[in-house]
Amino acid sequence: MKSIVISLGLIIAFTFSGCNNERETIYDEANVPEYTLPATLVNSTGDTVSNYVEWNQTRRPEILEMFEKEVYGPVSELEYQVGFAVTILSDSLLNGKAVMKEIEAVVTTANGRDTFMILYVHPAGMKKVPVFTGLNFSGNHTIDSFPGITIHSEWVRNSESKHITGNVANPESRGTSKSRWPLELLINHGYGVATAYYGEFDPDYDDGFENGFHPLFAPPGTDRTKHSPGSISIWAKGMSLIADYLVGDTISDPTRLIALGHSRLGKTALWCGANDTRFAAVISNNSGCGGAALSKREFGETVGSINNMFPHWFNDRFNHYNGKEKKLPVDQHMLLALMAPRPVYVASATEDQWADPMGEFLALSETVPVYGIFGYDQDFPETLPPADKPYDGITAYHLRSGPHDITAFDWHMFIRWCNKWLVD
Ligand code: GTR
Repeated sequence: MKSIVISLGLIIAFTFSGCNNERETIYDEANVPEYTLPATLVNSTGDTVSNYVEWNQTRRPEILEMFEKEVYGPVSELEYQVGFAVTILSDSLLNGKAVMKEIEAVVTTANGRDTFMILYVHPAGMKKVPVFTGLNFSGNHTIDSFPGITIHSEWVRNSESKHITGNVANPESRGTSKSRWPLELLINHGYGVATAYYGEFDPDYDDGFENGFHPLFAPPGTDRTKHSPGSISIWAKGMSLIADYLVGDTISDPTRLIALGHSRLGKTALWCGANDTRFAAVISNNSGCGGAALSKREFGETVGSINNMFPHWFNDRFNHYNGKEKKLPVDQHMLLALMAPRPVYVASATEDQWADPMGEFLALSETVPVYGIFGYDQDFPETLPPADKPYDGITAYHLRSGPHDITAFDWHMFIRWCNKWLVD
């Protein structure tokens, strides 16, 4: 693999040789192939959807089903029970401004039971607070250096060698993701935050459905070639299980839960938001291929490269489109449209060309007519906004300067936008 970086990292070219369909990675708009996007507002019978009743009754379910079948596999609708045990870790965090809690959740289905741990930080002395809800990469104890935060999953800790990504919960990493979870900023603005470790729901390697919550929701024997849920679906289920706690909690406002995620967890936040409409707003940060970016542009990470690198993230059927994006009957603009009429935010970063910022922006722009049938008349930008200049409509976008990450700038923009769209 060779790499050449030309001018501010905006145009980068390298040969990606790790996938079946070996081909040059596209990092130049001039090389984007011609493509036609499937129409969001035309249903399978060829009729145009012109009002939100038709959208909700016919087109939305059709699109959701296409994503289940072609891309992610379904988020399980299997019956389950979930019980919660709450422990207060600190009622005087941040000089008394915040309360930190751990909630151990026990989930039971006909196939068995398993547990996971939620870390929940909320402003002290407040009720009905909006709550950012998202998974973390390496354990709840990484989001803050508070010493009492439990490293919950011994099992995950002990299976380190199997993790292809290195996102393993271990004691050395206490507080190491602090910059990605600016607790004080959130508390100062009256927001709560609830998170859980994604590896508890499904360890990030191809485990043949054996580990994490896969056996509970898609037991061994589930036919992987058909409607099997990939890891993203199981992670999305995990976010919904956190919402199960929050909707019954006395501090959080069940009408103002915000699904948020960065990168593969941004893909997860979108797929969760599409399925679980209890989330009143959805934020995708640098989610890229299989998230907010249009697959048919083949820019940066492609369907073939993501399926080869991460064979467990998606439904097996998604492999069918490796190098054949033109054949995809859906594209990611339709995933974003599934958030309508709820506020949705897509954030990109200038140096994250692998995630195709332009493709993320164009996908979002395609949702404007869908929000239109709900009565939102937007002044959506016609071209990619300049770096660090957000557009904060009901479908919001920003292109942050810098690398693939979630930073204080991103959070400031998300808070400002939530203040605008999730008003009391
Ligand atoms: C990359 C992957 C992206 C993105 C990212 C992440 O390696 O190619 O799709 O999800 O990982 O999650 O950090």
